[in-house]
Amino acid sequence: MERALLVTIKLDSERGDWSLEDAALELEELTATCGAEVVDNITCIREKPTPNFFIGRGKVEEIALLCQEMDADSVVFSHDLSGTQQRNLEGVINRKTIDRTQLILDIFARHAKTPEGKTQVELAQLQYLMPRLVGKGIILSRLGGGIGTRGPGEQKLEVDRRRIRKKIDKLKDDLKHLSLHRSTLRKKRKENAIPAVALVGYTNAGKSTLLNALTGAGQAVADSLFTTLDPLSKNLRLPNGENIVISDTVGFLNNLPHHLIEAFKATLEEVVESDLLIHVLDVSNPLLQQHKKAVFQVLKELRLDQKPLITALNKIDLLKDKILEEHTKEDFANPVLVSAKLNQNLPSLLQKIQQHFSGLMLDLEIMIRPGRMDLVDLFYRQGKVKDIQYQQKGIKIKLSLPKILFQKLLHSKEIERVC
Ligand SMILES: Nc1nc2c(ncn2[C@@H]2O[C@H](COP(=O)(O)OP(=O)(O)OP(=O)(O)O)[C@@H](O)[C@H]2O)c(=O)[nH]1
Ligand SMILES: [Mg+2]
Repeated sequence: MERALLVTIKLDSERGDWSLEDAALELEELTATCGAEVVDNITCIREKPTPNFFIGRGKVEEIALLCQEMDADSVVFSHDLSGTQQRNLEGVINRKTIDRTQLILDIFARHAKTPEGKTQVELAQLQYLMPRLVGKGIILSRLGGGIGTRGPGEQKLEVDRRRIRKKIDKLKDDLKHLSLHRSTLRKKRKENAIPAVALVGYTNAGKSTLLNALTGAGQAVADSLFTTLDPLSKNLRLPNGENIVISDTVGFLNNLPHHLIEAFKATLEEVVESDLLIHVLDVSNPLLQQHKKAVFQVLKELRLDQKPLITALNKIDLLKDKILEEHTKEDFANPVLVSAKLNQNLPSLLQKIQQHFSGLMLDLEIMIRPGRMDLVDLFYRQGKVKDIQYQQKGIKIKLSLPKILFQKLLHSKEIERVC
């Protein structure tokens, strides 16, 4: 097993909710998810990073010594390093030195299963690499690609840059094609006015467990970060018989690098296109409030912070203090306490989802042309038919129907409103 020495840094500008200890713990979790053993975690507070090593030269030498003592194979930094910093650090420490983004990319690469997921990871990797293509260096030689140990000259560098830019364009193009299939499915759902719900939340909050509990999806679940990378959509029948589609997707993380969000936009399309979000939160996690903030930060970046939202406060089975439950609830929008693992209180969650969509249903009496059994069939599937009379001039139906479906049918003159 690879032995990693971690370096968690806090800069003066980062006076957020995350303490140095929280950040250190998170870096340990990420490293463990990568399958490496944490031999030590050095913390350090700095006013600002230095251009050469990010941290002070003295600290770098201290780390180099520690690496020898602890027989570490690699060093992981909590902050993104520039190409120069990384190269300089490797020069002194004499160990592979990586940063948090590389760690996340590594986890993503391990967990990507579908061609789409793999393409997204490759795109993110190249986008990470692009601004780091500077001068001679370790980074480029890591790429393979026939570059000697001394690193490329400027001309070679330009060729590599162009090559990578081209590859990035190609991957973006591939992604467009790959997401076409899902967008066709979504279009179909939209035509049939099937409401779409997306599970969002911090990684490891229990999104996939909840999807499984609600739909029996069989989505992989694990106590590690970023288990789910590729989106999965499943049908779900609400207590009133209405069908909706519910999707699980990649989890969020504090300070998720912007280009990662960019690269994973295709995966997040299900979230973007959904009608309602279910924010799954792990209430047993002491960083609950920080997780909530981090999720809203990503939603904001995706311009989704105004979408209707239900908060599923998950893992209540791990809460010992029942009073805490009630208190905790107040801080969250539209909350419902559940345990996805133990199937606790899921009917309340379903009720909440149903409530949301029933507000979007209309009670109507309509007339359709005789013989349009396809529409009758659609109404039974998508609405609630209360009365149906087959008359000579047409079929008269009393029903409640999703507002969007009604408007669409009215617009295309498929139906006529009686009252
Ligand atoms: N005790 C308890 N554990 C839960 C509950 N829900 C999920 N878990 C556990 O939490 C861990 C993470 O669950 P997942 O469903 O994989 O979480 P996720 O949000 O899909 O995580 P990623 O896909 O990695 O972002 C697993 O070990 C689950 O068994 C719950 O209600 N109670
Ligand atoms: Mg998951």
